[in-house]
Parts: sequence; C-alpha cells; structure tokens
Amino acid sequence: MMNFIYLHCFILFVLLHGVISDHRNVLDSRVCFDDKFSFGVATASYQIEGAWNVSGKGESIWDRYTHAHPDMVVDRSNADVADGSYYKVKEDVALMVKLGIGFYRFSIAWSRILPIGLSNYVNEDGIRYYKELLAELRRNHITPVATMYHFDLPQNLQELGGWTNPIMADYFVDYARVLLDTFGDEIKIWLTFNEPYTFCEDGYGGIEAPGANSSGFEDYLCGHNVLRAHGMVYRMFDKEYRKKIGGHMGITLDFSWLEPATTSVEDQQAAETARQFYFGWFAHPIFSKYGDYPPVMRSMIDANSKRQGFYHSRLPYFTSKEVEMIRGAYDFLGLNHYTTYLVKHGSRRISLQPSFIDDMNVIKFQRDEWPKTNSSWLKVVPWGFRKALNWVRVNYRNPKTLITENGVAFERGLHDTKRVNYIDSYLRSLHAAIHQDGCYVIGYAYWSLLDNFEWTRGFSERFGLHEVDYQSPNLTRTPRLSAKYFTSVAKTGCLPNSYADYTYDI
Ligand code: GBH
Repeated sequence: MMNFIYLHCFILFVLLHGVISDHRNVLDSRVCFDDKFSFGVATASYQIEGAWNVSGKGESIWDRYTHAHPDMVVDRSNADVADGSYYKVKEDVALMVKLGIGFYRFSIAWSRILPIGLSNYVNEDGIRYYKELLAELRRNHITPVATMYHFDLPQNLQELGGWTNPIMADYFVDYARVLLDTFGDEIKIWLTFNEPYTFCEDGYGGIEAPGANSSGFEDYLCGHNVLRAHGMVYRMFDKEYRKKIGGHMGITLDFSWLEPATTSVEDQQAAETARQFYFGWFAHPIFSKYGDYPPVMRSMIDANSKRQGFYHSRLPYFTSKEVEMIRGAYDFLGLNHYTTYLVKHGSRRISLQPSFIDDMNVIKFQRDEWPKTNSSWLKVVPWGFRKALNWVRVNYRNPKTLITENGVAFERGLHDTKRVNYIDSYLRSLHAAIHQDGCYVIGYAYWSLLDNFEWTRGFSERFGLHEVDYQSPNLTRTPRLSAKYFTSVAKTGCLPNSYADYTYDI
C-alpha cells in the first residue's frame, strides 16, 4: 500500500515537473542565434562619404551622372556631401559601438584610392582615410568587411566603355592588388563586387549610372567582364595572398525571392527561369557544381539572338579555362535580400530589339495586399527570405553565407515601429532557415547604419537605423527606435519578446 502511494506521488511529480518545465519553455521561447552568429551594419562609399573631389579623389561615374543629369535623380540631389562620413570616422564608429555590433560592411571608393582608376598613381589621402577607419574599428573590436566595388567606377575608365570593355577585368585586378597590399593586414573579409546584376542591368541595360540603356546587349557584356574580373581577383588572392595574409573572399549577390504566381506548370517553370536570370546569371558560374551560365539563359539568349539575325549570341561565351577559373571562386557568398515577387509565364513575341526582359520572358509583380514601404520595389514579405536561402542551399550545396544587406525605407521620424517589425519578421524567417532547414548563414548586416543617398531615389528613401538631418550643418545623426531594437538583438543574440525589452535606456 505504501509503495502504491509512493508510486502515485512519483507519477504526480513527473507530471507536474513536465507541466512546469513546459511552462518555462514557453517563457524562454525566445528566438536566439548562436554565439558565433554575428550582427553588423552595411554602407557604401558613394552613398555616405561625400567629399567627392576632396584631397585628390578622382571623379566616379556617379559623380558624373548626378552632375550631368540632375533630372535623373527624383529629388535632383547628388552625393557631393551625402552623410559627410569622410569627416566623421570617429562619430560613425561610435554609433556602431553603441549598437553593439560585431562587424561593419563598408565599400572602398576606387577613385579615392586610384583617382584615374589605374595603378600608376595612388592617392595617399585615400589610403589615409580608410586606414583611419580601420584603426577606429580595430580599437573598438568591430570586424571590417570590405567591398572593393559598390557601383562607383572611376569616370576615366568609363571613357573606355567601363565594364563592357574586357580590359576592365585587368584594371580591377590591379586595383585589388593595391587594396590587398595596402589593407590586407587589417581586412580579412573581402567582397569583390556588390550586386553585379544591379549595376550591369540598371547601369548598362538601363538608366542608372552610366546610363547606357542597352538591355540585352551591354548588360551581358558587363556581366561577362565582371565575372571574369571576380574570378581573376579570387585566383590572385588564392595564389599570392592567402598564405601570406590569410582572409576570406566572396562576392555579394542580390536575391529577391521569385515565387510562382499559380501552381500551373508554366508558372512554376517561369519562376525558376526568373531565378536563373536574376540570380543564377552571376551565382551559377561561381557557386554551381558545373559552373558557366545557367543552361536556360544560354539556350534562350542564343535562340533569340539567332532569330534576331546576330551571328554571335548576345550572351558571350567563356573559354573552358575561364569556366574553371570562375567556378568555385569563393570562400563564402554575400547575400542581399529585401523583398519577393510573384512570377507568371510570359508570352512575348520576340522583337528585333534585344532586351533582357524579352530574353527571360516572364511577368513579375507584387501583391497589392503585401505591406508597402517607401520604396516602390520593396514590399514586406518575410517568408520569401527563408525560401531564397533554401533555394541557395539546395542549388549550390549549402555555401557559407553572410547576409550582407537586408533593410527597408519608411517615412522620416524616430518612432519607426514599422522598421522594427520588418527587421524582426525577416530575422525570424532567417532563424527558421538556419535552425529548421540547416542553411549555413554566419551573420547578418542591416542596411543601413544611416539614412543615405539612395542612387536615383536620392535622399527620398530612408533606410537608416539612424536618421540624418540633412538641413543641419553637422548632418546630425539620431538613433531611431529600430537602433534600440537592433542593439538589443546584437547584444543578446536574441529577438526581444516585447517592446519593454529594448526601450529601457541602453
Ligand atoms: C541595394 O540594392 C544596394 O546594394 C544598396 O546600395 C541600396 O542602398 C539598397 O539596395 C537599398 O536601395 O527604384 O524601381 O528602379 C538592392 C537591389 C536594385 C533594388 C535596384 C532597387 C531599383 C528599383 N536594388 N532596384 S527602382
């Protein structure tokens, strides 16, 4: 009888314990990233530095474009002054220290280092500026992540045709050599390019700088030379620098998720074609098992070129040596992700005028119900982040990935709850991709530390964790609510459970 009672007590204890610990699990069910996961912020030289012609800096294609065509920027602004970050190294790094972040992704202005783009003349002040930044980061234990090229080609090289000229790859190698020789001791994480799709398609196929507006033609030439340049720099790094100075080299690609609009076979196929054109164009040659352009791009562009009367495909061919050089040219993938689109199959009749959109032949759109932001192209669709990451995992054998940009623009003001919600929901999606699906992601950078010059959208779109007052002579920076939120995330590695978790004074 006694035993029987003991047994009952025991069972009751086990049951109660279960209930209590379940309860604790609910309270502790915070979404947490592991200790090694790193949080950071991202910026780019032209968008924040200002000092466009100061102390020997040469002219870039964005200097030229905004000066020659002010009407191409929605608010007729330019980045001559921008956030004045050239003069605010200490102030900006202090903001990062307050955020408690582990890394800072910035870009180096080619024409600040080599004013005419060529390696025979190095601008010492350019080197001084980035050294000062690196010293300040080092003093504060923030790891630098440097992008060699974020859209700002020296204008002098544009006179030669810019990225449509194959020799650009050689000049990029020379520039990279100067950077590795000069900064290689301090910078251990390198990105060759930011978003080649964006600057080749919008710059050479469209009307962003340099504004070549030659879609289906110059965009492909640009892409071809950028891929060669990336491969060449990676091989040089591998052969000549890795042993000596160590470090990791990758490339940043932009991947908006592309979801089939319906379950029809045609739309499923169209979505996959779109992924190959928008992302695979640059990802397939570097990250896929076999390298080279995605087969669907190759076959569609070859066929269209032929129908249009070209003797050669508008999409250039790599030599087999180039395919091998570019294939596997990475230590990690830098991934930018902002939004998602739906895709339907297109039914375009092929016109005589070459065009990237015609070659791809799909229809891309966003749902009206998806929450809007202050960027026409950006709707809030957090689940697309997880899908994009999984597509990368499945197609490219789960490469080591650093999220080099994710962010959103909303109206001015400090109480930016919409931005907090955006970041929080995208981080939840990222967390699921890592912890439920096994995607290999090592860190996340928010775009951006500061409001800045958003290319042809000028200062009208504000992505900053900090608001910049462009009317004030000091270009005053003020943290938004999202800066407090992000501080809590960066310092704890966990997403806050409630508003109170990050609005106390940090
Ligand atoms: C990133 O690109 C860039 O790397 C970064 O410099 C930029 O500040 C950030 O986006 C936020 O804008 O205005 O309709 O012509 C993300 C990919 C490609 C998205 C160009 C916007 C222009 C669309 N971007 N695209 S539109």
